[in-house]
Amino acid sequence: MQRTRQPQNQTQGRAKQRAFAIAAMPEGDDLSELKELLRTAGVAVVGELVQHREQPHPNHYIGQGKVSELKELIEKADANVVVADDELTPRQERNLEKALDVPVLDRTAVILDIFAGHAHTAEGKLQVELAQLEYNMARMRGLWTHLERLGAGRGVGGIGTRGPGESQIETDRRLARDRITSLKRRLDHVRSTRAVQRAERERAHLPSVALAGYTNAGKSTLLNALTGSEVGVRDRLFHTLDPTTRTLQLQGRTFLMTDTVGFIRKLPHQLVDAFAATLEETRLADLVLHVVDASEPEDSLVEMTRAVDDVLEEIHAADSPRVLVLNKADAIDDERRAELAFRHADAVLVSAVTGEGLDDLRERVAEEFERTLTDVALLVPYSEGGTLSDLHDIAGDLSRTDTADGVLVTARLPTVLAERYDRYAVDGNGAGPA
Ligand SMILES: Nc1nc2c(ncn2[C@@H]2O[C@H](COP(=O)(O)OP(=O)(O)OP(=O)(O)O)[C@@H](O)[C@H]2O)c(=O)[nH]1
Ligand SMILES: [Mg+2]
Repeated sequence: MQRTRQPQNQTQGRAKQRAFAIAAMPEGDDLSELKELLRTAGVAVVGELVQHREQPHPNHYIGQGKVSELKELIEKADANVVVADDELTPRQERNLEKALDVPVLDRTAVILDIFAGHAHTAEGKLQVELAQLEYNMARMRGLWTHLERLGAGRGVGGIGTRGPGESQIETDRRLARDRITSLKRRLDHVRSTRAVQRAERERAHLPSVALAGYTNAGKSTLLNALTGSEVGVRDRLFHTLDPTTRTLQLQGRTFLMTDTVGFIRKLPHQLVDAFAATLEETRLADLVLHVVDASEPEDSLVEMTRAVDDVLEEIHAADSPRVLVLNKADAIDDERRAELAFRHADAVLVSAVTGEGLDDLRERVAEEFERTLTDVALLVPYSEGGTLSDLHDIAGDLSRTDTADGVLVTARLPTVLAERYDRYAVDGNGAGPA
């Protein structure tokens, strides 16, 4: 067994990157999420250290005494990178590196790296590159020096090596800033394309449902189960980055259902900014299904739910009608079921895998949508055939009577759309033209 630390030249047969996970937190010692992030990023975790403190130390994140302890532990564990569970200030990062003599990364860098690896579409790549550049700008040398030191620049690959690429290493601040400006411009363009698509959808008057939730909650699996599509599903974090929209038939009406990027605690704000266009899908949905992994213990379930609520608030989606969906019902026992029914009385319990509860969920979606409908009675002149045919498209259960003055239509319309037809409105009792 090898004991010597060789951060420069990694030998074959061992994980190229062997991370030591560290955290400063007021209480608890749960680093499972950071470890899961590292696993997703392809990095082995060889040790962990938690220090209890109210606030991270401004200079070293953990206390000075802990740093020397950590240095020994790192050597014993033969780790070649240290990863902190919070976003480090450039100062904390620099001081830790100096004291520990290994590259130090933070949670944000790991998440950015995962996003970079999972971005497939042009839009996704632009968004991730923007987030990475902004993160690196604050640090100047940023990730790129790490990858050089790890030997990754020589084609080994590894965390912090994906994204803008090596050319960025030499790029000075000004170039980076130019690049940021250009990325933002291109993303604006993407956003306007999206707005056009949305306008088209609106013209088609299709109600939209967005799946939001913590990463790995089962959003994509649920989309597949409900719409019969085949969106990629994997047991790893942030598998889905690009929104995918599918249609769904419910009680004779067509709905659009969109799967979106997952959220996480301490989601890097650079990502929230960069993914604004993508996240807009959630903001503008008629209904948000907040999907939760019910197989998680109650306290982490609550924490995840809160993290999602926070992001929804940040992107101004907090006011949209929302339904809590407890997924993975197949993975919990009766006792937990009872507890969930008690604690989250208004939620729908489903299993995207076995199909349990999906009918209830469909009914609930239709019901929530019903609530947004308003009864209208309209008198549409015969000359306005276009309006009539629009109404036919929007209202599932339209009834019409031909009168001398035009067609008398009674229907249930989404409230926002109903307003558009105000000028045709007849007396609320449907008693006839005013
Ligand atoms: N037991 C069980 N596992 C499920 C269920 N739904 C999803 N999973 C599993 O949970 C993991 C994550 O599922 P995804 O659908 O990819 O989750 P997601 O929310 O789309 O995740 P991201 O796109 O990464 O944010 C996969 O391994 C799924 O097979 C379920 O109802 N029961
Ligand atoms: Mg997904």
